[in-house]
Amino acid sequence: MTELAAVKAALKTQAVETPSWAYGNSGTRFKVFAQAGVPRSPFEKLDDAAKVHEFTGVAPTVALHIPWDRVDDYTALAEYAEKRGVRVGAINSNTFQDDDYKLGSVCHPDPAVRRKAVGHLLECVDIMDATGSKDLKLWFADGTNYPGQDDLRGRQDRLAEALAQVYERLGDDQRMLLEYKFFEPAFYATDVPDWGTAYAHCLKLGDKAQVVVDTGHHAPGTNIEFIVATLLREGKLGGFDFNSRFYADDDLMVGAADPFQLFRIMYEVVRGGGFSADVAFMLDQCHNIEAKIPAIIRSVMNVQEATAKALLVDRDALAAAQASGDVLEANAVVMDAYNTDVRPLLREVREEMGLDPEPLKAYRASGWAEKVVAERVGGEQAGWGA
Ligand code: PSV
Ligand code: MN
Repeated sequence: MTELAAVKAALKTQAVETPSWAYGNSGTRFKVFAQAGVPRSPFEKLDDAAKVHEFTGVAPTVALHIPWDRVDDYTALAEYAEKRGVRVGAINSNTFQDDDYKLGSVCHPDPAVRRKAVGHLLECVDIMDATGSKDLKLWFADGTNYPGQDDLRGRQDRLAEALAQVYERLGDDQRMLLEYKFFEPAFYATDVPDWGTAYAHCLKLGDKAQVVVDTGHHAPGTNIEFIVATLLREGKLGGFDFNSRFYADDDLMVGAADPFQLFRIMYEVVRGGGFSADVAFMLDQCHNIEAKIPAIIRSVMNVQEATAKALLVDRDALAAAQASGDVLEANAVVMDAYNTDVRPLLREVREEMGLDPEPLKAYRASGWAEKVVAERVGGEQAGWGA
């Protein structure tokens, strides 16, 4: 295979998972601006996700968030997805929206609240069994706002105990993906604040526990690609929650704020063998003011563009420059790849996949947006909490 053919082949097999919640209404704590045509059920979210896959060809799975996507029959939901050409991806737990969780969930000082939280996580594994999902994605809003509020170390013990209970329940081909975030909603101490804490818990749990890197969950200036390289090196990178940020956890479209960072991250994925490892490329975004489906298509394309550039890095030339200590040449090799316009290459890839080379234009011409605005009248639109 020529080098270009290998790049194209990798781009064709890349899979970007879209989040069910990105298809629903969302907003800030100030205001949620509802949009016409937004799904009213998990089934309609899957209809929209199927459109993203239809036009991009690389978004075959959809992450669910429980209880936002709670249905009576998960097997039926999974069958519905398959009929539309997509599959259920990661099951995301939610232990942050009940009154009981004011002081935390799995780290709460009260054992009864911890039992309730673990019960929810086990329910998520049941949903994985019913839908064929392989990944349980855990993010905990647990933490404290004031020094002395609770015992930092004791909370780690409670976390470890809860994780171990859930880990035990996982099937052989199921994984636990643990996500970290340095602040929010807790402002003094977060119980899983960084990759080191997530890594330490995952290491103790075993091979089926891996870390998720949400690109919006770091302090400004953090070298995320170093974290990616390190986790891959240790076999502990489970996946990404891609999004972009200017300030904090902004959840904007991936590649919008800092495409160069996304490229650097994807380069470390390529360099570290992340394509052959089971790294899940998930989006975790909210489209508060822009049209949702086109924004998700754009996001998938942004990931593809960063990936294509990462694949184009001339690794032999880079290795030679690095070995000879040629700082400027090494940097130039990387920048050459980054500065390549990969859009023609991606158009070719899409044509070879039998797709329209311009996914956004094709989506707009399909009339789907007008159709759902006309049809999805009445009922309650999906949003956080629904
Ligand atoms: C938390 O900020 C987070 O990144 C977690 O992944 C949650 O599941 C998700 O956002 C909710 O949108
Ligand atoms: Mn996330």
